[in-house]
Amino acid sequence: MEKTFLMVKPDGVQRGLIGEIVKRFEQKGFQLVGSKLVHITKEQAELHYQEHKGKDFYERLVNFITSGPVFAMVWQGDQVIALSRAMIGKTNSLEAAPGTIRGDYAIHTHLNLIHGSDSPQSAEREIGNFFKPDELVDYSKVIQQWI
Ligand code: 3AN
Repeated sequence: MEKTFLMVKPDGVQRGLIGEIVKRFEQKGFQLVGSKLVHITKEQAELHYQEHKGKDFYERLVNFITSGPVFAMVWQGDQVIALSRAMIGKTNSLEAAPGTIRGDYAIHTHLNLIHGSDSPQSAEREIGNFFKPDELVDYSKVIQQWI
């Protein structure tokens, strides 16, 4: 089962949008397999945004993501990486379509509420950066006779 790393950024946490964001992925049909509210370290932030090192917005990005708690999550489901990116919307706030999370709730590109992995490789790296294996649920070992 494909897994992805999603993270409500400090702006989303402080605006009280965790529930709204989680609701969208649950209603889509994806399964939450791990989550935590955490104030991430500078080292974790630098590893997370390593591909942006050297860009003019890099320092602002690291400062922002470490400025307050984030809600880190691992979700699973068919094509969850591509579909969750579509639900999140484009990075540039002017291009994020209404109906997407950023299109509905974000105004600025640098305060865009949520991160989602963009490939299986980054999903694996990002999940490993934020979660230990025993922090993730294995639903194949859970009796689900009530749903
Ligand atoms: P996404 O989060 O849509 O995958 P990335 O991975 O290209 O976008 O960029 C990571 C984060 O860096 C974005 N979520 C945004 O906060 C910030 N960012 C990207 N491009 C810019 C930009 N041109 N100006 C300011 N911030 C940016």
